[in-house]
Amino acid sequence: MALLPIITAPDPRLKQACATVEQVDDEMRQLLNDMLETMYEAPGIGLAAPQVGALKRAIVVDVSNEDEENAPLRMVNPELTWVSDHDASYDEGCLSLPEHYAEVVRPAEIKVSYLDEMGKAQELEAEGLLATCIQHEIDHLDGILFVDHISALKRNMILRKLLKARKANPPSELEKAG
Ligand code: GNR
Ligand code: NI
Repeated sequence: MALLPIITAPDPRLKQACATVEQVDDEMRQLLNDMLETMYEAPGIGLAAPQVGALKRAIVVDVSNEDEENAPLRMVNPELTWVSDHDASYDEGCLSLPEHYAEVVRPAEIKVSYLDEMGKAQELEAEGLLATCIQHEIDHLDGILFVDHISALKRNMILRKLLKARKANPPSELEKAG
């Protein structure tokens, strides 16, 4: 297990579409475990591979409460197979847009197909925070951030502030390498 540096915006790697994973092998299982460790440490409820510089279609999610047992989900090549007509709004945050939050509207319920860590095809129905988080993570795999779902005015305000914070406190060589 290893903690990985999390990339923050603006960074071109967060705007890329990620590659489909051809083989769920030991290297991929290691990446998923390292992503979970990094997510718990942050702490966050989800993490997508591009946030740690791996441009592959893999995400991890755990929306369990602090007083519950961990409920980690490892998803390779996740795809929405169904979304509900009715929407839900959540105050979203992102580890790649630290300290910024905004209300984002998305389908309230989803079905998602994916490969688990053994390469086995799975399907999951989700609602509430889990549905929001999975959609937020799949967006990352297509180079989409939560700010891409809000008004240009709010988006540019957040991105300007992040750029300013970056200039005051540039990323280390380690973070730049991903
Ligand atoms: O930790 C996170 N919290 C969160 C809250 C509301 C909606 C989505 C999220 S995901 C975020 C972690 C992250 O950046 N994942 O990509
Ligand atoms: Ni995010």
